[in-house]
Amino acid sequence: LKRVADDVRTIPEEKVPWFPRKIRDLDKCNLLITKYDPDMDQDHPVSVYLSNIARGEPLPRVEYTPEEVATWREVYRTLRTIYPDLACRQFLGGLQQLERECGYGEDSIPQLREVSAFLREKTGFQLRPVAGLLSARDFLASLAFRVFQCTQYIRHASAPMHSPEPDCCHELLGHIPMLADKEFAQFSQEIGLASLGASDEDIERLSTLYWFTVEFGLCKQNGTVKAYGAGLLSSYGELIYALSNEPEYKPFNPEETAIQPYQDQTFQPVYFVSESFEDAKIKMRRYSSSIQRPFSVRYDPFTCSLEVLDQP
Ligand code: TIH
Ligand code: FE2
Repeated sequence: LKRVADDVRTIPEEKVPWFPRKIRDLDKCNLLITKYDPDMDQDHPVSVYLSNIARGEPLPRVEYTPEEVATWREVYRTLRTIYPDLACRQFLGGLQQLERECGYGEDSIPQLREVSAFLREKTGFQLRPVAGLLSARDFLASLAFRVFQCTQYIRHASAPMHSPEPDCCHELLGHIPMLADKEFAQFSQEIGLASLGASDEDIERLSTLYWFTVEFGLCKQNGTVKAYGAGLLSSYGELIYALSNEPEYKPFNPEETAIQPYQDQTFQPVYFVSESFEDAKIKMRRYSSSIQRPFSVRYDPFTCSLEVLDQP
């Protein structure tokens, strides 16, 4: 009998993939899926320090070239004209604060150091530079600690209106204004918490949910549909397209959304519309609690670490 009891207790535990327990463990979450390799590009000014949480180093400053600043200017200027009509209220509020308090504007590319300090005061999120696309598991894990991994290089000047991969325009214009909103910050952290120690299949479903909400989500506000997804808010081309009535729209429903195939090279053929942030959060919580894990986690904001509780 004892043997059997031991087996039931230990076998599931052995299958739990490693996950960070303390914020400094995020220094081990650097698994890159490198489509873009900064080392291959001799002209590229970005050098990325990978361990700066444990060592508490300041975020590296980047000297952008005049051509890069010109790309930023064009992206900023064109998007800024359509935000009032197409972006959700939380985004517009965040962007206004960034313009007032954090030097956002078309003349210079904001530095992660200042933006991270700004976000910490608003929602406790902090930024961390990353050299390219991270594995979904590592990216989601960092959200559990309110750490957002950001690229620092900028898209190619020949394609300012849409980039198939994240770049600093995407992070700074798409993600940062949203992460300054308390409710959205909570939503993001909860996806991260749900991912810790989850199976590969659950990570795949959670990253699909992340994709169709945080990256490409739409939501209803005052009777019209607005964008809150960062991949839309950083792409003039896709933002216009997503709200043009041309693509397909489906109501956000985690069970269905989690298995929708997605497109990462061009515009999405389908977008999911939430009734409200509140509604998305409640549905997502319900979904997350259905994920089977042999333990539960609670984040302790005082120590920036997780309490891991065995399931009774
Ligand atoms: N398509 C976005 C842009 O042009 O800014 C960047 C990306 C978001 C998500 C994946 S790639
Ligand atoms: Fe993104």
